[in-house]
Amino acid sequence: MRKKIVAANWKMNLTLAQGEKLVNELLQAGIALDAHKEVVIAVPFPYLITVKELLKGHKGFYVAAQNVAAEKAGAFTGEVNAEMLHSIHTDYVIIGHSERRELFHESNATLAKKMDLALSHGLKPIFCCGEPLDVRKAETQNAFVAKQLEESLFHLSPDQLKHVVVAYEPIWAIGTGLTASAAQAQDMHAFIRKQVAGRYGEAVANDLTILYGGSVKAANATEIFAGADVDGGLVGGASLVAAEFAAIAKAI
Ligand code: G2H
Repeated sequence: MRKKIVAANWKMNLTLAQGEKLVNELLQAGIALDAHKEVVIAVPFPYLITVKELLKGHKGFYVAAQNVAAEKAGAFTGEVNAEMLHSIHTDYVIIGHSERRELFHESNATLAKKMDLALSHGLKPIFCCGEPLDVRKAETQNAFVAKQLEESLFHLSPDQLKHVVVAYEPIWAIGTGLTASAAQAQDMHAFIRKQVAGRYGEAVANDLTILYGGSVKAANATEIFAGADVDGGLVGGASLVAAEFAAIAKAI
């Protein structure tokens, strides 16, 4: 049985006090989790230790970083490496979010290095992929996403891939209020799983958790999560309000 996950991506929002309040509200929101159903909260670096501490003893809640350095260690001012994240007990790390790809020019090759470093330090990557609007309009989104998987993911061993979560985030649906239709999401998720099956076999592909991201909210979560290959969501804007995010988490 593959794992279902609803992940919050706070991006560069909230003060520490606001974040603590939000986490405490979520912990009291009656979200039922178990070994196959998790909530992951991706917070800014300075909040990782505090949030991890708040989540202690709460089964099924995990903390994530939103980024990790592509270098092991050394003179890289302002960067945070995988070893550091592991040393403060970070569980997951988002790698390849479209905002990192677009605004910080992270290439597929750079992301492949980040994947290697995260995995070798015991972090579980949430690897983001997804196409921009012009690619969707040209109906070449499958080839676009296949290339992202090929160049950043498919060098991993089957054993490594078991620790990876994939998030499909069509760039045209991020923070825009536009959402991929449930059918568009399901189609791409099925395509991703098929690509993974082609490279790693059916068993590995069937175990892979694939999240949808892009303007997920309480009002559309149930419909989107109904897709057979949709195993949860990566939620940005709607993760900043406890009641809204809790409703999404309850929809998986
Ligand atoms: C996509 C998503 C979370 P939002 O970036 O990663 O954000 O839900 O605000 O579109």
